[in-house]
Amino acid sequence: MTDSSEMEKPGLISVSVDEYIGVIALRNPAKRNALSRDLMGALTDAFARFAAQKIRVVVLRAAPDMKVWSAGHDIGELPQAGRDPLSYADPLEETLRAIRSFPGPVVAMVHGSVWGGAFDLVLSCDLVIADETATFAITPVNLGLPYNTTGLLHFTGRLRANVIKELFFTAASANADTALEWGIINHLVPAAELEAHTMALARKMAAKAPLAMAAIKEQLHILSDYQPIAAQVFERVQETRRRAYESADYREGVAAFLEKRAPVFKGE
Ligand code: YXS
Repeated sequence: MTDSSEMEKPGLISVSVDEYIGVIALRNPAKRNALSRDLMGALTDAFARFAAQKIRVVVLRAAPDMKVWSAGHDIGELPQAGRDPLSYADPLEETLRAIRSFPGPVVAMVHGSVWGGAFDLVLSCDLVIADETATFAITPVNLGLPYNTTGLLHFTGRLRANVIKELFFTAASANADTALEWGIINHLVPAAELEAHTMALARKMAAKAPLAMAAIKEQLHILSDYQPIAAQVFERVQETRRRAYESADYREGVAAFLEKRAPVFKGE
């Protein structure tokens, strides 16, 4: 079994193994665990190694006492100048696929605020356990960024349409109580009990038959993620997304964040 210290990436993630349970902690406080190419690469590698080690359950968390679970996609790394900002090869998309195809339950343990692509990351986990400090916001309209269809499927596979539209169209943070009511989280527990509750659930699942668990997870993954779409419809969707990610508004949204000012969108 690989020593978990080999998967440590100081300043990005820390990794630990407790028999059949792997724990990954996001650990880049300076950038509020922004999902950079490097951090996503470390996460994807950790999942691949856990699968090779026959780890049965993975807990994905932020390092202790971080007020921000993750600030979402690293905005400074978003492709500009007319390139799809969430392409199939984007490191975040690769990590989402690694989580959704991992042959066992992945549990998101959430203390603190979750932003943008990190919300997609949390919803790509199989279960979400959160405490009263947890908030969830999906924020592409703050940047002028046309979210991708695969990502929207991650939301439609979990939440009601009117809830998804409120989340995407307001970019507002849902607090922990709302997250429970809307089905974003499985359990809302006091912060002092979050780790114990999450690890107890992980141990319960790790004691079940791993081949049956993997088969059931893969079937659920296929049933939710592989929705047929006609070629012409897909091309029409891509055309509407291209108009957005080639727009001056998208460039303005990213520039405003980097310049720490409010964006001014003109619909062009
Ligand atoms: O100024 P320095 O160098 O210290 O860096 C600051 C921030 O620029 C940096 N940082 C980020 N860098 C890149 N990408 C990010 N998403 C990001 N978020 C933060 O971290 C340093 C500390 O940030 P600061 O001073 O704002 O911390 P704070 O504690 O006052 O506020 C924490 C947040 C999370 C409330 C605040 O940083 C924030 O609002 N961040 C942006 C959250 C967000 O909108 N994320 C969505 C990213 S785009 C995405 O995920 C998808 C593509 S989509 O757009 O579709 O949702």
